[in-house]
Amino acid sequence: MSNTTKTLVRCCSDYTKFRDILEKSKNILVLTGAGISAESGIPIFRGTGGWWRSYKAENLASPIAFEANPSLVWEFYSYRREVAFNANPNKAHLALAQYEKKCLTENRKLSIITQNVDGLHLRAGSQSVIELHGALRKVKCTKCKYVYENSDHPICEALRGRGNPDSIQQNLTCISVNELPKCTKCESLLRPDIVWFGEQINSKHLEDSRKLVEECDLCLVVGTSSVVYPAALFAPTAAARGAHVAEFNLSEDPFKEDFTFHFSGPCATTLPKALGIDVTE
Ligand code: BV8
Ligand code: ZN
Repeated sequence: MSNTTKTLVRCCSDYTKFRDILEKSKNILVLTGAGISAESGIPIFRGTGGWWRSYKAENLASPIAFEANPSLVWEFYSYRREVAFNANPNKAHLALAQYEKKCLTENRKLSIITQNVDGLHLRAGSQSVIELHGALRKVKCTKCKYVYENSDHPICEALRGRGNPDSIQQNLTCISVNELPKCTKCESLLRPDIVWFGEQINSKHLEDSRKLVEECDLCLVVGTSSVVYPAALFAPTAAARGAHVAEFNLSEDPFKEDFTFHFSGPCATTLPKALGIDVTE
């Protein structure tokens, strides 16, 4: 669709116009960020939600931080694992899973690329999901690189009762490396299987994501501040190809350049309404 036509249909939050385009779309790509899990009780990454004790989450989600203080980083992830494992998918996750099933019966496709590591899309029943930044339920050996799932909480005895965000725990002694989580294969130190800042995205995930961006005729961008790369490039790239882009965000922010729709408000309300899915949680 040429940009002119797109501009003509460009409308703030016209659910009717959106549904008309949605029903005609064959390859729907949904990009999600921390905002889609906010109503499941999982803190978002920036703003007040982005702090843990006196640290910015971003400064703990890095190989440098892990190298310098694996005990502190494991406490941070032990807390986030507990929050994520105890959370439930909300109506936004469930609506996407239900709409994906509807697409499959109509020979259409809905795929999700998520920046989130909480696993809630999979637990909601979505099948086509790329967890671009990894997952809290997965661990990776720092030595033999073995990756496997471990949803135990705590993941090791030394982390029992550790990791809560209140600073009272700030002064506890560091956990020694040999008491931190260890690889079941070679007994070396484990790390969360998460893509940290400054680390490359898994090449297959990146390739598969690029294909979805190239093929989509409609792109939904849900609950992301679009500041982390390369994920932040996906929607603008789809828009530049002429795909319709619909943004679902709390903020009333004006359109991102080239986006066709902007639905402001909590996405557990706006997304099911836009998809025409009446979710029973
Ligand atoms: C890479 C896992 C190549 C961690 C995450 C300098 C050195 C090295 C790299 C860089 C550098 N400068 C820039 C870079 C690239 C860097 C980057 O983009 N940095 C940013 C900060 C500028 N990217 C990388 O490093 C990536 N790798 O580029 O490799 C390379 C390698 C070396 C050197 C150069 C290049 C890897 C990035 C992956 C980082 N890992 N997660 C963990 O989770 O523990 S990213 C992290 O941010 C989370 O995954 C989070 O999901 C993600 C993005 O944030 P959002 O999801 O958007 O969340 P946020 O809180 O920001 O926003 C929430 C939104 O929701 C808001 O808009 C809000 O309004 C809205 N909202 C809230 N509630 C609701 C809602 N909307 C609707 N309804 C609601 N109810
Ligand atoms: Zn190992």
